[in-house]
Amino acid sequence: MTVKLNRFGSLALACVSLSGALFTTAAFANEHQHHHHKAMQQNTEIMVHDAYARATPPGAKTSAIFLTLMNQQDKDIALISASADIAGKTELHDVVIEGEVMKMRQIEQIDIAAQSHTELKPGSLHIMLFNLTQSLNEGENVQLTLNFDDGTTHQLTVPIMKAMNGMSKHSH
Ligand SMILES: [Cu+2]
Repeated sequence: MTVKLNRFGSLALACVSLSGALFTTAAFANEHQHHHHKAMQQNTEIMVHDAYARATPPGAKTSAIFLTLMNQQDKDIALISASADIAGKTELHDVVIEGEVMKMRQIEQIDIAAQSHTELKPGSLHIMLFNLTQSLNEGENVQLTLNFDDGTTHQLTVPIMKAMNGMSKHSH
């Protein structure tokens, strides 16, 4: 774990630099489309909103996916893993502050309390993509699979969007 944190130290900066990021007008409009209608029906009690994958420059090997998970059940649920068609490896990540440094760390699961929602966003929880097989180009899509601790699975199409520095995060 220590080795992993050190190895990803520089990635953490790239990740966190998006906090306070703003989106182009087109991307902003896109972001507010809801994508839960694309989810498969094994689990109708979980909805995914505002999902997007961060566009990458050519040759980049990592990116991240952000989304909001809504749990309309009367019991807690947890996201325990994810996979994406364009990533050799996918991890669940959080961002922690150590001293004045923000670092990403891998986490076991992302909890969504009963009748609640959990937001994955820049500078916080996210789905980390490693070993990208292609660069992520704005306007294209990523096929994402989410696996929950009750055995259910969601598959959804996530749009790729370019995040620009200097703008505030979206609000609901
Ligand atoms: Cu990460």
